[in-house]
Amino acid sequence: MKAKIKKIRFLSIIIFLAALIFLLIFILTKNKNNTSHTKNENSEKLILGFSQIGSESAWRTRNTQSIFEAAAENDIQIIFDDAQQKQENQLKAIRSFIVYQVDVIAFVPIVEDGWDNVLTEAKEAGIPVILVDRQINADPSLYAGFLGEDGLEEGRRAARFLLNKCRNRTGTVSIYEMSGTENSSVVRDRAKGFREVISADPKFQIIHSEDGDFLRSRGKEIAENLITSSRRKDGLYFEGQKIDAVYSHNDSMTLGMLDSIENYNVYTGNTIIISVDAEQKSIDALQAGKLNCVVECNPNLGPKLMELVKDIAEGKTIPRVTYNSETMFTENDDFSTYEPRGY
Ligand code: GYE
Repeated sequence: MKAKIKKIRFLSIIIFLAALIFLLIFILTKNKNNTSHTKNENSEKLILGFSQIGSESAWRTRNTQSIFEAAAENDIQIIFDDAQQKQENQLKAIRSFIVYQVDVIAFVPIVEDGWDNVLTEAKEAGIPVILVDRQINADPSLYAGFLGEDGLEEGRRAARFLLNKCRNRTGTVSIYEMSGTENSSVVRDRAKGFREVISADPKFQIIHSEDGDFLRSRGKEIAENLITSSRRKDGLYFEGQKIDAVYSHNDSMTLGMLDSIENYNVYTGNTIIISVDAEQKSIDALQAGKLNCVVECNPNLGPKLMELVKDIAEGKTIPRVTYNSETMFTENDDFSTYEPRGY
C-alpha cells in the first residue's frame, strides 16, 4: 500500500513539473511572438529608445517636446524614459531598450562618467547610440555621435559680453558663479569657456562658484543665503565682498536668484547678471532690465535628431559632433525684433 502511495505521489510530482515546464514554454513563446510580433508589425517603423534626464527646467521640458514632435513628424516610434535626474534610472532604461531590441538608442547623459558598460552591451546587441545635449567620457567607439550645444562657446560668449561691458573699468571685477549639475559636460564646458576668455584680463576674478544643480529652487536658496548672511540691500555680497557680476549657468537658477532679490528688495542695478538658456521668462527679465545678457542654448534638437536616427538606421555614418545653432541676447538689443522663445 505504502509503495502504491509513494508511486502515486511520485507520478503527480512528475505531472505537476511537466505542466509547469509546459506553462513556462507557452508563456515564453507567447512573449517572443508578441515582441517580435510588435517589431514585425511595425517593422518599417523605426523604434527609438530615448532616455531623458528629467524635467528640471523649462529648457529640458522644451527639449523633450521637440523630440516627441519631430518623431511624430517622421513617423518614428519612441520608447521614452524620464530618469528623474538619476543616472541609475538611465542605465536601467538603456538596458530595457536593448532587451526590447529598439533600432536606435539616444540619451542625454546626466553626468560624464559611468556609461562604458551599458554602451558596450548596446554595441554587442548591435544597437547604435546617439548622445543628445551632453557628452561623456567613454571609448568613442561606443557611440555613433553627439548632437547638442557647444558649451565652450556659450561660456566664451558670456565672458566676451562681460569683458566688453567692463572695458572702461579699472578695478577688480568680482564674479560669483552659479554652476549646474556637477560632473556634467555642459557645466565643465560653460565654466571652461568662460574662464578661458576672462583669463585675458586679471581684473576679472571669480570669487566663488556654487552648484545650483540647474534648479530654480537652488538659485533662490543661494541668493537668499548671500542676502541674509550679508544683511545688505545695496547689492549682493559674498563673505563681505561686493559681487560685481553673476555668471549663472542656466535661466532657472537665475530666475530663482531674482525671486530672492525681489523678496528681500535688494538693489542690483549695478550688478551685471549673465545667464544661459534664453527661455521666455529670462528674456522678459532682460527686457525689464533685471538681466544684462542671456546666452542662448537651443533646446530644439528633435528635427536634427530624427535625421541622424534615420541616417544611422540606413547604415550611414553620422558626424561625430553636430552642434545646434545658437545666439545671444543683450541689453543693447532692439527688443522689438524678438520672436517668442517657445519655452
Ligand atoms: O542649460 C539647463 C538644463 O543640458 C544644456 O540642462 C542642458 C542644460 C540647460 O537643465 O537648463
